[in-house]
Amino acid sequence: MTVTVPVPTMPRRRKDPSQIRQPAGGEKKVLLAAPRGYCAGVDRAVIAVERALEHYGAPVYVRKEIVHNRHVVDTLSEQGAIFVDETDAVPEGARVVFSAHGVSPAVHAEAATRSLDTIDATCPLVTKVHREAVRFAKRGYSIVLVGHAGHEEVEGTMGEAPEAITLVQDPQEARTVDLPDTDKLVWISQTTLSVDETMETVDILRERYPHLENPPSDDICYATQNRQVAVKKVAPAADLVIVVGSANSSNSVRLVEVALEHGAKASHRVDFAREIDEEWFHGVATVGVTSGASVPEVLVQDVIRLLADYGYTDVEEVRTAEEDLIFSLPSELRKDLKAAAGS
Ligand code: 2E7
Ligand code: F3S
Repeated sequence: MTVTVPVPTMPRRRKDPSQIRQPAGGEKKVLLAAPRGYCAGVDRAVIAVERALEHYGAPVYVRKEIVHNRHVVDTLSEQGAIFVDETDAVPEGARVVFSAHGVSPAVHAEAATRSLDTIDATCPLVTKVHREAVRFAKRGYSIVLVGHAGHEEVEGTMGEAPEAITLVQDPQEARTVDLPDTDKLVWISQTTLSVDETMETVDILRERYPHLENPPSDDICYATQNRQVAVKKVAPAADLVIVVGSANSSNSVRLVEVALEHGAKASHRVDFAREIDEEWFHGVATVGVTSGASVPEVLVQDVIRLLADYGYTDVEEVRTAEEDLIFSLPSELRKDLKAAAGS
């Protein structure tokens, strides 16, 4: 784990587990989805801020939340990171880290005019989508970006080719959107969407615009896909699926939706174990647990401990894929760390 300072959990009054209505027959069980939690892009971004703090000293400014997780942001803040909404809140000439979700060229330009030292922690898989957008726009394509308005990743990607991109958020919008009258039409997407809903959106668009071309490779990233596949495996057997992740974490919120669509009787998202409501356990034999790509494992283990307090001591991991991808640190930071090591 890269973020190791635990946030103390609030003491909560718990019912005696024997007072919670027991499931009729059957043991209490936890199905722990894997893969879950940190992806390679989050690991890299969080380590980048930690290393920057160690190497340059506090404060280090970070534009937007480095990743969408309350615990990560609070912990890095305690270590000296200052999170700002825009680069104009960063003092002239100071150092700023761009978040894993990516930034538009306009943000890079503004940072340059303010002489900021930038460390770009944009996930390389988001950079890939940016490059796709630029390439298609240069070739004269109109681009449909499937994604959610207002999400930082979408703002960054749209900023690469604003005149060429139309945002389509969901199947409903796909039914009504007016796309430019052109032969050259392609879709790309945000990296953290529901795979199934995105395919539905694209199918509807293609019924209306049969010449719509596919992107050269998946934009929904490996981590998003793997976490959805794992929760799909757990959900049919689960009376309740608990997803650990923050409210503004797109991929975490998608996991709740996917769990419900694939047979979970109920599903709730929590930032911390202390938010779990004991009422959720009434009549529940099997609890599924997973976490979004921005969630440190320590928060999942807090949930597992709380479940044990309620009698859910039998934990089975349900693994659907192995992950071993590692991204190297942002090049600006690597260069400075290397220079310091050599001196
Ligand atoms: C960057 C990107 O920080 P997250 O919760 O972000 P989402 O996009 O799901 O709100 O998760 C990690 C992450 C995912 N995608 C970071 Cl582009
Ligand atoms: Fe990157 Fe996917 Fe994680 S886009 S930050 S690997 S969720």
